[in-house]
Amino acid sequence: MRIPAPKDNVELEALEQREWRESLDYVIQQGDRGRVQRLLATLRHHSRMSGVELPFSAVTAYVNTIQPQDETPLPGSQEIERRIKSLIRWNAMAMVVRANRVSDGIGGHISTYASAATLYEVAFNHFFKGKGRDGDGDSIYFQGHASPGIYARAFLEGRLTQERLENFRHETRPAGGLSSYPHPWLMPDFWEFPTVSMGLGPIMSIYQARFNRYLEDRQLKKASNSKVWAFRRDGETDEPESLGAISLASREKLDNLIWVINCNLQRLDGPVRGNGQIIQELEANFRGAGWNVIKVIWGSDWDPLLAKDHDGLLAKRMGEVVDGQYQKYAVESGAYLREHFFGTDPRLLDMVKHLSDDQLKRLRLGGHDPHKVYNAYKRATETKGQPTVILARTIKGYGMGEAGEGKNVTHQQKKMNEADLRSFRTRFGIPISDEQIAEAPFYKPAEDSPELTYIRERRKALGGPVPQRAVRVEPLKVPLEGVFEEFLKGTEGRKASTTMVFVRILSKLLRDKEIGDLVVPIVPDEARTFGMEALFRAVGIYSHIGQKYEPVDMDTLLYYKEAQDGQIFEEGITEAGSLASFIAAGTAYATHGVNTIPFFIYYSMFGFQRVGDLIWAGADSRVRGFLLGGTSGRTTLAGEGLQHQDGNSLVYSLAYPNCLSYDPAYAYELAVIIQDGIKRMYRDQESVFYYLTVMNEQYEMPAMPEGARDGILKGMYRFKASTDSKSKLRAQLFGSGAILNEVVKAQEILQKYGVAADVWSVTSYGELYRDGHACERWNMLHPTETQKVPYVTQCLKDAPGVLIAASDYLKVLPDSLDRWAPRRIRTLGTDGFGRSEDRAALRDFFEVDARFVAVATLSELLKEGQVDAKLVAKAIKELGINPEKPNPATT
Ligand SMILES: Cc1ncc(C[n+]2csc(CCOP(=O)(O)OP(=O)(O)O)c2C)c(N)n1
Ligand SMILES: [Mg+2]
Repeated sequence: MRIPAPKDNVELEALEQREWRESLDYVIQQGDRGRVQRLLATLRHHSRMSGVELPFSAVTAYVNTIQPQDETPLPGSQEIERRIKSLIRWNAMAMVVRANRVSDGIGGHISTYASAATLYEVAFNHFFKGKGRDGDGDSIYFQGHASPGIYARAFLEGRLTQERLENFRHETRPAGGLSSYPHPWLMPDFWEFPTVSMGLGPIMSIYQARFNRYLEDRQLKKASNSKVWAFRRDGETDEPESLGAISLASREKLDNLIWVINCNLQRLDGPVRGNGQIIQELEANFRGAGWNVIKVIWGSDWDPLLAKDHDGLLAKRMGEVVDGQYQKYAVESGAYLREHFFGTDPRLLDMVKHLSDDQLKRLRLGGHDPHKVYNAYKRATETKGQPTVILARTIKGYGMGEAGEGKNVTHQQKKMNEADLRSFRTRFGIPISDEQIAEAPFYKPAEDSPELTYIRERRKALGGPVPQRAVRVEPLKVPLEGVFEEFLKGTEGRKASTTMVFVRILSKLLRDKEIGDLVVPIVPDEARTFGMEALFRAVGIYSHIGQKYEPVDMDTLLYYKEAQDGQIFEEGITEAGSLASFIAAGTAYATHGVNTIPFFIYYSMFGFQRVGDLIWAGADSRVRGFLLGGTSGRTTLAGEGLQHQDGNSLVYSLAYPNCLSYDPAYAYELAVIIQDGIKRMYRDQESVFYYLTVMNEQYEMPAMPEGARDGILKGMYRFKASTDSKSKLRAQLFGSGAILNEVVKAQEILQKYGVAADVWSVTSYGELYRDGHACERWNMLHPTETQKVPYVTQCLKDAPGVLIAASDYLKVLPDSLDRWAPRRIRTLGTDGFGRSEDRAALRDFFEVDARFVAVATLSELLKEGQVDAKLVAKAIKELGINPEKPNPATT
């Protein structure tokens, strides 16, 4: 039949559209998807070349990514899985409700797990690989606030007793409790990854996935199909660290990484994006960054409706409703949904006229539909060349009903009254009678019940339980004397900085036959700053795809070499990312059974001060390895000024209980500390890590004094005793790091004023402080036994004279030893903001140079009545000190 000629432009356009659609339909029916995609790409290119720009859109429609015709049925028994999930839901809720009845205010969360139960259970039953299979399982980052659900499952699996569940949030009880959130420090056989400081789990998971690749590429671990799963949360994505590293995952093609973001559209106070759509916003971010995005918005109940949506009316309506309104639909009746959601268009109303209000109310969302979730996971695990993010829509507090389902208060809801409990029980079919319900008892079916049999069989088939932290590493047996020997001798006139010494130690360790392969150097675009560029060529920079270009400096000896088996992580300017790598490498002994030894060197000011919470997460993870605070010391780093000059980090690091901090001055000190650190962490398998400050001031490195090793490790030793045994005026001078040299100079100055002073190198105020308190505590609790003497007290027992300490860090460090010293310690330190200046001027400004050490000593002797005030005034004058200079601590 001949089509009549169009009357106007509208008709013409309608005709064109129909013809083009029909042509496309023909290709869709005849060809594969690739053919359709190529055709559309060609048309897009053609129109662009003809000057027609297509508007950019990073988002797809507000519907599921996977179409029903592409789905496969969920294997296993849906019915048993549903019952298991219901029991876990119940026990997780009961755990929190019961804990708060016994101890009001103890806290705990119901609503997070309630919204995520299906997301977890599908993975537990079908995807999560345990450690037993091929010796290597998946690494799973659980949402911190979902921990009650994870404990409740472990209870059904027989891994946790009912008593432990009763002791949720009562960790100090003798029978053992359960920690509020995932903490490997507190439950070292259970939790692997701490996640509850929000935003850290996401970035750690990305670098974990990349590190797993690194181990395989460097053949430290055999290739496996293990995945890193990160269960994240919509509100959490506001934290800058959450999305800050997503481009690394796509750039590195980390198809071993799967993120599941539980989009319940709510955070603690209210909606995440009340006036927008968090799912669409995240889709744009992830698609833009090159991730495979799978949206799981609508459950199977919606499929028949969408199948009827030929004109895209329903999809359009879905896309225009904002999240705050969707939350309202979740708490309202079916009649409300009909009127307000479908009621905007008679054609939409017509689509649902066969459904009752009750049926409308029960239309499930994607994240609560095991079939949809299964298909998303399946596609994610099969995706090659890209990381995947699943954006799953759920309802916060799902199942809590009036007590909080979808309500703004749900996050904090810890109590359920009897009516709430009864409806929860009925909704999920928990076999608990009306008489018992008020107690909210735990429920575990018989060991031979179909539920427990199923749960055991599934986990067995998948390689054992998760989460499980299991240290299966062989301790290293290496003396390493050969590596460290040369540093004990000193540099015999040659000048070097402790940074240069560190780089030499690192290079030698990298060449060591026994442990060289295990060393993991990490730098955040600072290798040249620390003189490490020779390592680029020597061991290569890690890149999964090798080097696809000819480096500009190819013709030089030390060219910029990237390689698939490269050993260095050159992370670019991200201390957070570098730390995430440090944590992955420093916990590989537990995650993979590999003793990798990370050395992460960075500008010390950008460590504890900037990414301290990540270091805290590392400490919780029982990380091992060395953090090197480069260019540290407030007056040692010349020129850089207020932002860079670090006098703080050693104070911060004191707060990390398993971090040993040292401020070494000389090559042998650094060597002794690193050697002992490797021994403690990798031979003795202690869960400690090290923070070492290294400086860029160059000076001659002396040979190690006899018998100093023990003191170096404990925190202090006498470096240089006075040669003058006759003088009555005596002093003990403490120095550390680069300031030790000023103290040595002060020893000479003081001689001129008749004072005989001994010089001590204090390598660690932190260790001395801990030892002092440990002794005091023990003595308090054991009054009838021989009292312990703190190491500082032992050192100073027979050391005569006044005590003066100079540090390139806050005065509080030396001050902290005061009570264990025989007399008060006069402290010089660098409280205040740094300045752009040279070293001499800085040390004058902060009053920590040799002259100030000398004057402080004389001033203390004056207080003791041993010298005259005139002598001190004379010294101030002779040494050229301006007594009216402003106080550096406050200017
Ligand atoms: C860094 C950090 N800031 C704040 C909190 C406190 N906090 C705990 S849960 C929460 C809201 C969580 O909302 P969302 O991320 O959407 O997770 P949901 O519970 O909804 O899955 C907040 C603010 C935290 N744990 N960590
Ligand atoms: Mg949320």
